[in-house]
Amino acid sequence: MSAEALDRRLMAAAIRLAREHEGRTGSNPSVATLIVREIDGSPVIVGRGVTAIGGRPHAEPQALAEAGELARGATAYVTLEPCAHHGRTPPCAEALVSAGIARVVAAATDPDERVSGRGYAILRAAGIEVEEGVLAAEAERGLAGYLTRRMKNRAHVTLKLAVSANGKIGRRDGKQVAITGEISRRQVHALRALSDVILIGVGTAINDDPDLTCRLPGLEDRSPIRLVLDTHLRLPLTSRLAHTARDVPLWIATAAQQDDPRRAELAACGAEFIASDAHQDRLALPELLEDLAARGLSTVFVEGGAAVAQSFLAEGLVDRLVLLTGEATIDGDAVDAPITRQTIPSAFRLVSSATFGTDRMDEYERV
Ligand code: AOF
Ligand code: ZN
Repeated sequence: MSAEALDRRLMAAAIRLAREHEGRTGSNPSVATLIVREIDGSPVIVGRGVTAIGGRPHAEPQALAEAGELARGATAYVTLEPCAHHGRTPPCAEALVSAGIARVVAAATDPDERVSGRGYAILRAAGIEVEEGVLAAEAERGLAGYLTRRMKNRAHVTLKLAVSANGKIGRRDGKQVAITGEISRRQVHALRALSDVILIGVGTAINDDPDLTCRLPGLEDRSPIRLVLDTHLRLPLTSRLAHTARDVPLWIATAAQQDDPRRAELAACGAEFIASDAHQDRLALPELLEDLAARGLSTVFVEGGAAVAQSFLAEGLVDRLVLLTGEATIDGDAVDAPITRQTIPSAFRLVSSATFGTDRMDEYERV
């Protein structure tokens, strides 16, 4: 195997390791480090680290601790530029230098202004050979929430749509219809667990009365914040969302006044509020996403309904699209999907496809 192919292979392994803590490192990105050295003529991974749950310690010191003396003269594979700042932990770039690392292979550059380019500079100044940008696009996919929050000052948006075989997302009378099956349902729950926030419109909250929790065995405690767009505070106190607000956070983005009596009632259930501006009864989405980012929340999973999906799409705020297509048709008075597999806007590029029973899931990201 060529040296470049080996670098890519080890970086791919580091990116897989980084995914282990995706969604669990708070406002910090989940980053991984592998320390690799040649032993008896073959490359051997002698240390591995992934950003700890909660965000600290960072990946590098953990990998270096595992490698111990074997780190001297070794290569470090890092999915993100090592940090250069004295934050709550000492700079990882300096830790790599002190450990005697000879070469660093990095994927994504850190846009954090305390780091950006400085991490690499510290390494190079110490005589370490640095290779940047190896599998950068792949690493950036896993870091997308963090990168969007840092570079655009807003949360990253994934829009999930479940579409029937005839391009519908539901019935106009609001009666629930199954579009996708059990395996897809579980996949969606797994995606929820990776997000910081699940978002729906109040119409969907009233109509479907969902829990919006992650109910996969073993992942019950991984339910993100549930956020309802509710301009006039129409969410019923009897809804499941309100009932469970003490167990799983329920946030309501609203334009309702501070003294609106519904506010006190929902607050008594445990709901919290994000004050938002409304234009023609629609909440201002860009500002809301900025507000979430300012609170350290990086990823939003948008689950419905049609009007909310349409608004995010129309405002160019969808970064990633998860499209589930079922084999059933919805006949009669049905709601058209804003997007189907046949009408993907050219701004999106297919990145993966999978089959779940009779459903398929296609994932697109904005180019
Ligand atoms: C690394 N390795 O594993 C991660 C990094 O608040 P602090 O001090 O923990 O710093 C947070 C910043 O650290 C974050 O914005 C990003 O720049 C970097 N994350 N860096 O060297 C890691 N998770
Ligand atoms: Zn660090």
